[in-house]
Amino acid sequence: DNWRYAMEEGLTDPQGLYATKFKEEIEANSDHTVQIYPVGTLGESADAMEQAQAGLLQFIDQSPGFTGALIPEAEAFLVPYIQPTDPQVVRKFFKEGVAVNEMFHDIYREQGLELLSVFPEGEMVVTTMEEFRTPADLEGMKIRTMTSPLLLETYTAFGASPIAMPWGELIGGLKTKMVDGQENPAIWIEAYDLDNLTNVMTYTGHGQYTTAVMANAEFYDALSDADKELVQNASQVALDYILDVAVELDATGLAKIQESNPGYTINRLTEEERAPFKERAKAVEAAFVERAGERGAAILEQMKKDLAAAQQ
Ligand code: 6CS
Repeated sequence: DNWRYAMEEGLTDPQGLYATKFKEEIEANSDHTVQIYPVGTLGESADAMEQAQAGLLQFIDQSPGFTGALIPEAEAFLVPYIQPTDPQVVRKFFKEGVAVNEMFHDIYREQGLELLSVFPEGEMVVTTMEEFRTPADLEGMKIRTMTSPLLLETYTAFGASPIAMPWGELIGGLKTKMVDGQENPAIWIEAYDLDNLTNVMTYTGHGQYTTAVMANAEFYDALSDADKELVQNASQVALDYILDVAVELDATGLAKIQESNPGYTINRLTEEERAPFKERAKAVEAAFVERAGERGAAILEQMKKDLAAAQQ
């Protein structure tokens, strides 16, 4: 069969590297083919998700930054100052973490999705027109976020005026000054020229860009045992590959920005400067638990344990 696979990025971006590896594995070990639909080819993230849930797509890569609007528990990946940022810790957290690897499967199933892999794309950094070091500095800044509600709550708590929008509107939004800034990992900022549309990039240490690959559950359940194993093996190979690559994504993204845009201001908030943001993150965590309930709270507690274990 020909399997359709949609993602939110291009073939040379992290999601594309995973998808390409997945496709290679499937095609090398079966008669099936995988057709990859990169960013922009099937509408926005939310459109592709509708198609995946309806079974028009067999596979989809969608990030919690969007999936959180559908699955509140997925917003656990968005709660500020819970995710690791140090690359080696990141790798361990995603590879060995109990929360990441065991607690989301059944939750995604409830939305008709068989969760295959969860992986990181780099630390979230904020690009703005003006420098900021305190929540007060962020006052009045219109920051674009992905569409999960927790991101709006985060930037409101941080002092800014967030605006949620799909990816396809961001570049136009920055050009027309509808927004003054946005957050994304360095590798993506560089690839899509977001540094050239803003003046400052700030490391706040509050998050990790995470994404997830899923299959339509009905499609998956109807596969033969051999094909299920094929899909699981291909996911595992692609995940191992991307987790190895992920360790370098931040450094590569940053180095490329520094090289191509030497005048760009890059700030890293100190521990002291991060403190007020961490303080404000508590309210965001409470909002998460409010929406995601006991199951969400348990995931968050497990993530904190996984983080501690990964830091050892
Ligand atoms: O900001 C966004 O919407 C996009 N960011 C990344 C890193 N991947 C895809 C997503 O749509």
